[in-house]
Amino acid sequence: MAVYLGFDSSTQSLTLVAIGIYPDHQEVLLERSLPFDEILPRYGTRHGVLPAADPRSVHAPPLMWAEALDLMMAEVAQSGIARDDIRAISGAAQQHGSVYLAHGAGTRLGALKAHEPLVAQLRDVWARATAPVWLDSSTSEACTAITVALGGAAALSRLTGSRAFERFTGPQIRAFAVSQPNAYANTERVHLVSSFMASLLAGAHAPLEPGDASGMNLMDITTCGWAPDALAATAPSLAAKLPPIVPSWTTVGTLAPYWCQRYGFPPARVVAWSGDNPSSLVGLGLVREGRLGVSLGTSDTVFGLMRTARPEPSGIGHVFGAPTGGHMGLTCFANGSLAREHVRDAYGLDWAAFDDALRRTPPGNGGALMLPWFEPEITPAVARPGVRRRHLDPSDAAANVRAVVEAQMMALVRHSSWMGVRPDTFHVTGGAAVNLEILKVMADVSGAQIVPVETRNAAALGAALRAWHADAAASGQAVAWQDIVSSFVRPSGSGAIFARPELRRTYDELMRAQARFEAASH
Ligand code: ADP
Ligand code: XUL
Repeated sequence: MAVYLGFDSSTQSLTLVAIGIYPDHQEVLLERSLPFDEILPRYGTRHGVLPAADPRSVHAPPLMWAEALDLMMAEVAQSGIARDDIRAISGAAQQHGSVYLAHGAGTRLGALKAHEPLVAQLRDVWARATAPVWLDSSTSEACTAITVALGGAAALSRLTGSRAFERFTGPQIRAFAVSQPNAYANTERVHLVSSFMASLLAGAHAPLEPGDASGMNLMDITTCGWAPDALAATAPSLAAKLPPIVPSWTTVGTLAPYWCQRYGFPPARVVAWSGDNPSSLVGLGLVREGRLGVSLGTSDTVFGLMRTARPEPSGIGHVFGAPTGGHMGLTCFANGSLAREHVRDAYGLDWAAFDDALRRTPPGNGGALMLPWFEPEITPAVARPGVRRRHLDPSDAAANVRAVVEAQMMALVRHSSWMGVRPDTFHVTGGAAVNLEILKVMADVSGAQIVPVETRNAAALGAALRAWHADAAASGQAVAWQDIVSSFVRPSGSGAIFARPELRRTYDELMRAQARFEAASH
């Protein structure tokens, strides 16, 4: 009997999934989410990030993530789970965000006292009090400088798997080093959110793994080691400040005495944390090429396994490391759930009325189009936000509801075609995956079969499965990935949703119109 814990430190919440592996069956033992705004209001976040005068600058307090981890570990300790059976812990985190720890932080992490809460002991470990997160789009100058130094966008994409993106960690580090050179010089370690959280659990600076490290514009996507030219183009002495990159299934330490003495946990393995999207690859069962995953969370992302790295020529997509080995392709849209909520709230609707509007309006929306760029958009790159409409009456609530959902689903299909796989199935997760009306539009637009997966928490489940896989391999009883995922990844009760072939022409035409409208609008 073994218990594995998987965390997801995402934009808006910290989630935990605990799984139990018994001789005759496997089951989810606990699934719990702590939304930051509600549980920890004293940090003043909205949707998990700090309000700022400049909409391009989006930060969050890493101390809040640490406090949420402490609260969650306390809940696990009191949950009735057999603590002594916990064998390994891993996690996933929002990608790209960077945490800057000051000189001496490693020593502090190694000396956490069990009788004092974690946050009280982290007060002075920061070289920068806040962490820029993936929603930040303030680093265009740094992107240009890095791109030029590395011989252009295509060369950077071939080297690191992506052209320079404002939210990627390399440009973020460069912008910090240029604007606050003293604070940068005082930085002992630049962590990603994932390695920061793993460091708290292990009580020592934790390494990175290729799934999350590939979201930095700093890792050589072929060798999965740091790319010296990219480091040199980013900031001085960066090699000494970055964690090492280890294979995704590496045990990076054991649970620190803080957790064992304070909450009665055993010294379980801490397995390298990954990014939320790479972790969802596992949590959605995408362990073979050809099946795509879609996460409808704060951002909308579409991704799938890629046996070999095929970087995307026009610069829209990313090639990341896959935590199962090999690579994955991913396209990210910043205007995901929050754009849908914008439209819902602008017309005073709730989700039921939103769904009703989708049911009442015709597929194709009579040719009406919206580009739902409420916030700066990543795909395509739109720096100055603003919603664009064509043949769409802004006062028609129902048509605007259909327009936002069709716009997002068409963009998802068009901007994932570069991965070179013709998907016949999408496995869907994230907060909006419960919405059948949205999934029906996804089916009709894509022509694919849509499978909402049972877990709402694919990234956290993926982390728990990765902990199981790593522990089994390290104990000499390796379990194949397919066997790991097939015990937990199941379609939800509503089952698969199929496309209506008679709508193919409507959406093919509308997608062409969207491509033209998009090209003319950014
Ligand atoms: P993240 O993990 O990125 O913080 P989640 O995957 O938890 O986000 O998704 C949260 C989002 O789910 C909310 O912002 C909300 O818009 C969306 N959501 C929740 N319920 C529904 C619903 N019934 N229909 C559409 N969207 C929903
Ligand atoms: C991916 C990305 C987002 C975050 C959200 O490139 O920026 O999906 O990982 O947590």
